[in-house]
Amino acid sequence: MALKHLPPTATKQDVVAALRADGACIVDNLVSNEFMDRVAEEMDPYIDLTPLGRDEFVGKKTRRTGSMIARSKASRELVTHPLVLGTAGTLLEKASVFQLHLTQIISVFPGETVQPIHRDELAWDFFPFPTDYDVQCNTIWAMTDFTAENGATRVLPGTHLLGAEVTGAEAEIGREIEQAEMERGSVFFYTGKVYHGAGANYSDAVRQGINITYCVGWVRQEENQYLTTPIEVAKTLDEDLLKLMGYQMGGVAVGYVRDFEDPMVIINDDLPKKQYDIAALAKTASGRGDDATAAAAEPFYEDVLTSPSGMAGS
Ligand SMILES: O=C(O)CCC(=O)C(=O)O
Ligand SMILES: [Fe+2]
Repeated sequence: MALKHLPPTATKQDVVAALRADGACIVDNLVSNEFMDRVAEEMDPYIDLTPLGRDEFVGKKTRRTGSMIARSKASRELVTHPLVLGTAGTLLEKASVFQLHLTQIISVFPGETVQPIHRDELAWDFFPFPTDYDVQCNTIWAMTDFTAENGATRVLPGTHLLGAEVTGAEAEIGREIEQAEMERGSVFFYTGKVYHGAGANYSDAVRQGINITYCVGWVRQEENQYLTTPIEVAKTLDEDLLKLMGYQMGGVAVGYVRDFEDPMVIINDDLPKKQYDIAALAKTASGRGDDATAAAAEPFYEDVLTSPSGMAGS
């Protein structure tokens, strides 16, 4: 089963069809070299200061540099890329809301060995989510070219249907490992269920990928977006990006603040005190899909609350 390459003109339906069939695919040349230069320029100082990984899973010759929303304005354009959001919204349409899960530049240095084959869903304590319920939609943007020699992601297309009971080693039996070879500016899409892992770097240059992943709104995020992005920075961000980061209800009844209020009141003091209408939000769960864009459940509010401003300790 060959890993499918789609052109930059691919639609979200094309990408989702490939993800449902194989668990992974590549969209070639979706952003320019100049764009990747901007991300690199903003993130390089942080990458230089990032320690190497402590074990073979995260990689002893690998640096993982996160907090991209706060550290790199250019990265926000990747996080909110319309093809990616359209794809995530459609793949994760069984949930009423999806959100950002993590942002991380993965720099695999020369001499790094292969990462163990795994499913990214393992983050949630290895919980065996049903095979027909996608919890996660992932991207790795090539910040350098990805080649078989420099550690392009290894992937086992089709293994998203195997389920959590199978180990990475078992998933390999009878299958050929493929590598997500792609040019700088291309993006590798994969679901949380497909077996994969970073490749070994036999070259003499670093391999860099920007891992930006999304998950349904009712699970905990891998990278804590609220604490990672300082509130002063959050207050400068667009509302759509904030919602994606989790400043919205994450499902029928998760994520409110204080008295059933919209989390956005924490960002914008001027918002009137509004209460979520949970019953109305629940109804949106079945209606999502084609027009799912910025992870946004339609906000349904009722103006009902009045309470003293300020809190104990403030
Ligand atoms: O860097 C890569 O190619 C993949 C990394 C990965 O799969 C992970 O860290 O979960
Ligand atoms: Fe992974």
